[in-house]
Amino acid sequence: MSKSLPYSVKDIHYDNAKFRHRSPLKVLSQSLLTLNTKRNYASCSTGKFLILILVFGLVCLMLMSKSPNESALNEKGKVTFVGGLRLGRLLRKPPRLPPRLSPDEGQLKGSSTNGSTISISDPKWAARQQSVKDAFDHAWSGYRKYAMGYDELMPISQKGVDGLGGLGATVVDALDTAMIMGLDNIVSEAGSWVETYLLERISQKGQVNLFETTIRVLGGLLSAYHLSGGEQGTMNMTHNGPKPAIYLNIAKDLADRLLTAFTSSPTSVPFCDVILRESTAHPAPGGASSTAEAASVQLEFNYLSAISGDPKYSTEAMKVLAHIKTLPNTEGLVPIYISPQTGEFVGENIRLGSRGDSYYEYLIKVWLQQGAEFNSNFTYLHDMYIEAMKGVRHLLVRNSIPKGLVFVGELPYGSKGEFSPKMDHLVCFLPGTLALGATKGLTKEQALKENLLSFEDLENLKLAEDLAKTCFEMYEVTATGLAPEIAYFHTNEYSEDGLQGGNKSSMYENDIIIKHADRHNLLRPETVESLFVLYRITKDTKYRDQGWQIFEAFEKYTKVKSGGYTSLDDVTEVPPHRRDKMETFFLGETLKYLYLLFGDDSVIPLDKFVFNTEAHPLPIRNT
Ligand code: DMJ
Repeated sequence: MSKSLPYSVKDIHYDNAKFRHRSPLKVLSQSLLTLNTKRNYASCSTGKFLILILVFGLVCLMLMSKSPNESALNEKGKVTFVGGLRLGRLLRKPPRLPPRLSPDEGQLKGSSTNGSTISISDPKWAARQQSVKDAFDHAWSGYRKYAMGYDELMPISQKGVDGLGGLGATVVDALDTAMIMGLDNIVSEAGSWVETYLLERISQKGQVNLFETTIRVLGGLLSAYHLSGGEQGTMNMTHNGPKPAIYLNIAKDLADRLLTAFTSSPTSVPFCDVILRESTAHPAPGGASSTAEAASVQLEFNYLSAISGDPKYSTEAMKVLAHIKTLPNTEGLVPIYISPQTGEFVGENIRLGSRGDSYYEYLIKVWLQQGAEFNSNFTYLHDMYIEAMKGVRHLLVRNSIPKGLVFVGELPYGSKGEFSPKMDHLVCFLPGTLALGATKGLTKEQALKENLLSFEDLENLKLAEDLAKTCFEMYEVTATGLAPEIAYFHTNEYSEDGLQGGNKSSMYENDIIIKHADRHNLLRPETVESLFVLYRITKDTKYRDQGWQIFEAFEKYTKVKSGGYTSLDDVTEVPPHRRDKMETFFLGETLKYLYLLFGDDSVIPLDKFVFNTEAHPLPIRNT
């Protein structure tokens, strides 16, 4: 009796993760072998001949087949075709994907319905998680009292300011954090503000930045849509606030206007500014867009297409990534400016800090977003990511002296120019992204057990752990325990005296140099984001301890009694001089990642959600 194989044709076609190690050829030869033993075909020469013809025919078919998407995305100039398929692609091992759970298993795994009801076994971490929740409440209460409806709170002058175009950015950025924390009153307040005012604001306001508005406002709306029960998601985290359809309608209205940044550009590179009330767009004053800005809006536009059923958002936004693939690069690394007029990169400045950062983050996250069954059309993104990370390891990673911290520097004049040992705090997103890219959201233990980690994955995971240590030491080395905006690292080629962080007991006092102009702290999330991802992936509790230490420093030096938290002018001084601004990402990202770091892994599991670059979780396709 013939027994059906433990996989379907669809699994093989879509490179389903569970069976990645079984190539179609292997599967075919195994099937033939089974036939062989059962029916003894091999002893018959006609049978042998028929088998040979069958194998030959199937191999030809595989070589000829090519999806329309692949043909559209081929690189110009360096393509070798064999029967319609790139030879390099045939020889290259496809990325290894984690196994997907069945819907039933998935439901069990992510069964928590509300951040406030999760079971946390260790009371110490439950108490710490509660402290983060209290901090969020305090941040919101200041904003609500003095700045409701403004983009940001100025907690010391107790007023609001519109630094992001006037769409009430803090309300939308904070909304899904409140949902995840189970803070129902805040969900109601923020949700009803969105329902009452946001559509009107969008139709009346002037200039906004495409990237900032997409990641904070559009991303926040989309995540609120999902977490409030849109798509009948398993993560229905709140019964408070508007219905999911309200969030979706506002998101569509906003995205329709933002889309003009793509449609009015003469190339696939979007303009960077949009006049909302006119639905028109124009380039930045200097002409060029930041590479990170042009190339990190795709998670949001893709998800909007998926839930609205209208492919236009995804189609427009993905063009820029497919276009960047055709441009020259330096071992996968690209300059931080790109021109919407010419479609070419501008200048040679390469860095993973400001203007470069989330380009690399979205390469891997957009690929992950498509889910194992669908991402074969996006394999080019995974390839670009792997190549870029190899480039980072080769061209940008160095060790400091005397104590050997691993850091990522910059190439301001390209690979032929001098190396700069400068690392923005923004680069601290990289440890988390590297770890996520290596295990695809599984724990390291699970990924190792299932033999899913390639050589590149292991190298990236190692770099992730080394860099997370450096990012933490950038906090530890200062008098306040908070990181500066930018650090330099002492190397054989570069040193400067008298620019230490002010913590005499740090063993890295002489490795890290902090210039006067770089000593501010904007309550940024990147380090705690990486600690969260690394904790989930490695289960090493040191990441939780480090996150707690950072949280305590925020509490001590940035909390404003009357409500809210503030940025600081100088983290090397105690007491630090306070700036008067609470950035929206403190509620949208920093406190959300800390809360998740101290909580249960089943809340927003990393193999089911990708976080956009503003920490808004969006579900991975078909999970
Ligand atoms: C956020 O707005 C986003 O994370 C963005 O990608 C860059 N950094 C800020 C927070 O630091």
